[in-house]
Amino acid sequence: MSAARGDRPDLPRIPPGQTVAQNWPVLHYGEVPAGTRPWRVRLFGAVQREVYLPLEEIQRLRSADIPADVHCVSGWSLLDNAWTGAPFTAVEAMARPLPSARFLMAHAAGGWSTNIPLTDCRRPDVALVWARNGVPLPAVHGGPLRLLVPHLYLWKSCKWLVALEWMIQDRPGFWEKDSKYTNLDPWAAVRGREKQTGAPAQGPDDRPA
Ligand SMILES: Nc1nc2c(c(=O)[nH]1)N[C@H]1C(S)=C(S)[C@@H](COP(=O)(O)O)O[C@H]1N2
Ligand SMILES: [Mo]
Repeated sequence: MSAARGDRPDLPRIPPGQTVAQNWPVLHYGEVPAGTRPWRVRLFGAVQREVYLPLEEIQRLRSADIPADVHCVSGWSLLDNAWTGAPFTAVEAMARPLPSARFLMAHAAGGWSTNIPLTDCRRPDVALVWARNGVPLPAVHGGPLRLLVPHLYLWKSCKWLVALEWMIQDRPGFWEKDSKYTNLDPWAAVRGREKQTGAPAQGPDDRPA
């Protein structure tokens, strides 16, 4: 039941070099931000309709829970997750993005951000989530609302989500500005090996100190 592998069930459930975490690690830059009360998400940028969506309105777009493993570039994977959330595509329909939009910037309370190609966002397992295995997300894990992009490394799953910005041109987010991590795909090393390209595996380090 690894939705994270998406349309590639031939790939191993746990990408090479990853260790299964028994407890959910906490990883982020800086402090847990205070955020907005009441919580709302601004949809803006290359859209026809800029909107502020209160958390309750996002929760009305709830879908069936999403089973998806997640993988951090620092080397741990968290398995057996059922995420409760609203599909990204249902949320973006509220803002009616311009057809020329190609990228998304997810903004966190406190100023952290991450950029993601819209083709990666428009998969059925990408969602704005507020609970894992029936438990509301605690603030340390991005509560009350975070993004979930399970087929990419977890650093794209923006915690404390306060805004989504549609972009025509790509722009780097917080870590992407000077990032050596150009590979977003936890299974890329395995694919490289399959193809005998000798692609190096990801090293066990990460952005946050
Ligand atoms: N706002 C924000 N979101 C973030 C981060 C961050 O520093 N700030 N770190 C990312 C990284 S690198 C990881 S591995 C995951 C960790 O989520 P967790 O602490 O819930 O395990 O959050 C991602 N989302
Ligand atoms: Mo990470």
